[in-house]
Amino acid sequence: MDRRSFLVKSSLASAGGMLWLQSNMLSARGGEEEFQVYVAEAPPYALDALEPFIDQKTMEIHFNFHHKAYTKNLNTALQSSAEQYRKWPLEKLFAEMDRLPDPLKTAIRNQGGGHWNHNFFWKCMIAPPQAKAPQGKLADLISRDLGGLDNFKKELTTSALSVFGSGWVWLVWNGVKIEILKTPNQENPLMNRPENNLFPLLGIDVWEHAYYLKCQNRRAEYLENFWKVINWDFVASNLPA
Ligand code: MN3
Repeated sequence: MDRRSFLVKSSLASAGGMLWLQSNMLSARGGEEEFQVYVAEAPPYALDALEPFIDQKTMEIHFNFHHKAYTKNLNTALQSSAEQYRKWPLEKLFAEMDRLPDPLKTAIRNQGGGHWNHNFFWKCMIAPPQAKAPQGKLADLISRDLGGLDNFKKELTTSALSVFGSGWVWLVWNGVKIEILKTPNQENPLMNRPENNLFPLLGIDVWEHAYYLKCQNRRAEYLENFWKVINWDFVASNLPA
């Protein structure tokens, strides 16, 4: 067997365990070198834990097929890219995205975004008995910047319903206040921001694959259900100190 060393690094080093990718990916490249292999981090709860609001079948397909495919495609794209880019953290590849050469730029936007966004998305949810209301500094910011929790929910829902086709809705900290943002497809607030001035706090996947089995075309019903499983402690933990 070849001797190879691999640096396995999750995109969220603070949150990630050291997990190994499938062996077919590790054998995709020969030679003695180190490179990052990204891992689709499983939701930190059982796939049926969000029932009845987010159904088990949706979670299984969403994680095992959609999320893992983005991660696999990201790794494939990085393995065939110039060596310098393989050494960059994913966040730097996002920040400098439009300066990257194609096809890497397109892969970072679509597959890198899909990988990172889903790792983040799973943590934004928690089994319903544990879901609480926002507290402390986050609650204060919601009152100050978004007119309180009820108004925030209304604006977030309106924003999510206005995403044409597939995309994401985010709550971000912009250094001055919290605000709601939309991104198309698998883009996210980290992309093309070399100044790193937006901090994602909460991300909502509004692709149909996130809700179609249970809600079919009824995105508003999905949003109502999502609201009941938001992990506000995680959201608050993304505020910079
Ligand atoms: Mn998705």
